[in-house]
Amino acid sequence: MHLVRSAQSPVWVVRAEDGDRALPESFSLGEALSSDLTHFRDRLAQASDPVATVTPAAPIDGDMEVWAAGVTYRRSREARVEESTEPDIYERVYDAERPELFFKSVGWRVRGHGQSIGIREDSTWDVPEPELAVVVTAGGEIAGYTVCDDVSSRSIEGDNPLYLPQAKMFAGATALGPGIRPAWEVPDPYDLAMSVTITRDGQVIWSDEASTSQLHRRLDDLVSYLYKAEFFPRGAVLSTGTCMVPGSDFTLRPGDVVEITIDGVGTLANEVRPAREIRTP
Ligand code: DO4
Ligand code: MG
Repeated sequence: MHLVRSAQSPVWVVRAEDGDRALPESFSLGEALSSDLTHFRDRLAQASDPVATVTPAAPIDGDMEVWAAGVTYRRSREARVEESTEPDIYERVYDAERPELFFKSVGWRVRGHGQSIGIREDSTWDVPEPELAVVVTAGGEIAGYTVCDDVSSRSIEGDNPLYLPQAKMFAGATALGPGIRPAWEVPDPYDLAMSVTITRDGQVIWSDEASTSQLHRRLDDLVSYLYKAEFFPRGAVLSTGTCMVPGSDFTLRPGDVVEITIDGVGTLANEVRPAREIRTP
């Protein structure tokens, strides 16, 4: 089962093998996450009438936040060391007790499955970052999982790590979806196969496979650092870092299609466009 938001009415549905069922008009993700896992589960159980299959939008409320963790996989550490003028900070954070966490997007800016993602025109080296994202209750419990693309500029971050916000936050830099798989349906989040393909002019130009078993941190630990000194009354989404990075000769181009699959969680596909052409909503 997946919790799916749509751009039309009904806004939220529960999607199962037998189709989509509408949640009440009053449903919001933030309210469902405002307490604990039992409350979230009860809210999803309110799905009632079957409806025509909806087109997914980003599975997040406009006033929620997406945060992200970095350098949580060995492959990401290698990539940062290769790209950066300051390689040792990435080596240090990989082994440090405190993870790297950064703000990524407010909910209303997030792109959904099938919408375009952006690359900056003042960047020369751009990549998708396929990531497992956790959807967290106000109480700090993991309520579900979704796929995130933490689209990033390697040239801007590589030039100077203080440029991280410009490398990570711009129009179309965050995509989530297609829906949220409830946590109780994912028996082992540390054993999920992940894959990515990038298609250009109809040809796959890069693909890779990995697994969340390679994650160097615990998901609960990442959440606990995010919640240490901030309160999320309507829950939060935390993307947990990338383990698939194309070689240094690769950069995204407008028209490329990025497709990320996490087993049991879903497939998120987005076409690349210049960031300045993206207007959300
Ligand atoms: O500072 C680097 C961020 C790296 C990142 O986003 C990742 O590892 O996924
Ligand atoms: Mg990332």
